Amino acid sequence: MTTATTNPNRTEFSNDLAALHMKPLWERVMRLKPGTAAVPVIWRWEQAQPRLMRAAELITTREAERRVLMLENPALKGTTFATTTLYAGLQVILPGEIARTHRHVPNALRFIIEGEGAYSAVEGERVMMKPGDFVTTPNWAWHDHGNVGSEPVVWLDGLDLAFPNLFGAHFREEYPQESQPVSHAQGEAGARYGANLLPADYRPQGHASPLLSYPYDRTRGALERLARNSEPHASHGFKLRYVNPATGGHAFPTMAVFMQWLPKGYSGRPYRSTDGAVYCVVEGRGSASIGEARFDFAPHDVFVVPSWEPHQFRADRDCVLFSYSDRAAQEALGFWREETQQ
Ligand code: GTQ
Repeated sequence: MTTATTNPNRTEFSNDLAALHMKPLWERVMRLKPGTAAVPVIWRWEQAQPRLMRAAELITTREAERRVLMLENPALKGTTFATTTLYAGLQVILPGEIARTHRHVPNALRFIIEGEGAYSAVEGERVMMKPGDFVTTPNWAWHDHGNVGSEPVVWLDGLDLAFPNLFGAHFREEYPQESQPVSHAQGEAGARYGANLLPADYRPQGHASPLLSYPYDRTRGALERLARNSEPHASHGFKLRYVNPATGGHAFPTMAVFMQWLPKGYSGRPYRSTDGAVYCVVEGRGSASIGEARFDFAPHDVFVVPSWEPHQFRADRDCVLFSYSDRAAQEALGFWREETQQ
């Protein structure tokens, strides 16, 4: 390597090239190996929760449009992202508030953390949200949120912002009114797409799942039954993938979304994969060792497992973990890899 830069003719050549915005490949210092600059990080609920309530005192949803505390990876300062490809934010909405209607190219997911009585309206259908529910906002769908209940509601926002940003394809639009008119009955998407049935002549229109809501009671019930009657995976415990019922693929073209159950006493084998992930603890306590970091986790904590970082889980009691990652995009592009360690 040094010979390339200590040879005066080559140095002169490099300087000559630089003026023309060219560079010799043999002088490249950029690392070419798996993994990203993102680091493991945890945002603890006991610290986030009071600050969400403080945000609710300081600014209204009318002023903020979305009252969100973004979870920015400390190694990715200035990006607003939790991993190199994924955004994560905690959103709070108070009784009576509305987060006005807009649409954008990025796909969004909501994972409900605390409180009942809020809805997310997507293309004219109001989806009521309960803790543990996973709710989709497909690319370019009009969406607004409202709280018609009597308590604050908090959820985790996950967006695939880095993808449209990377491609220069990030458009957004404001709707003329604060709330969009209700044009579909509550539960209509569930009836069309969520009963292991599809409309007879249905052809998938978008790339994201048209099933707007994946309620927690069904997800939890499935995992609990599996945990009672079958053997866990060596690294993942019992892990299920949310499916786009119209295609059998991931819930989003970019983001893969999962829920997993770690039975009490479970100790997983170290594992790594090229998808970076954001986790949200739903139930239970345990620990996650991620690279050099070890996090003891509790309900509603959010943590990041960066790409290709070896990680393993331990469960002090039955644990339920929600997660989303960029695995869908990586699979679509043929990049995704995994490795289980002994
Ligand atoms: O609720 O539509 O955290 O557009 C960031 C951007 C939430 C939303 C975020 C958004 C939203």
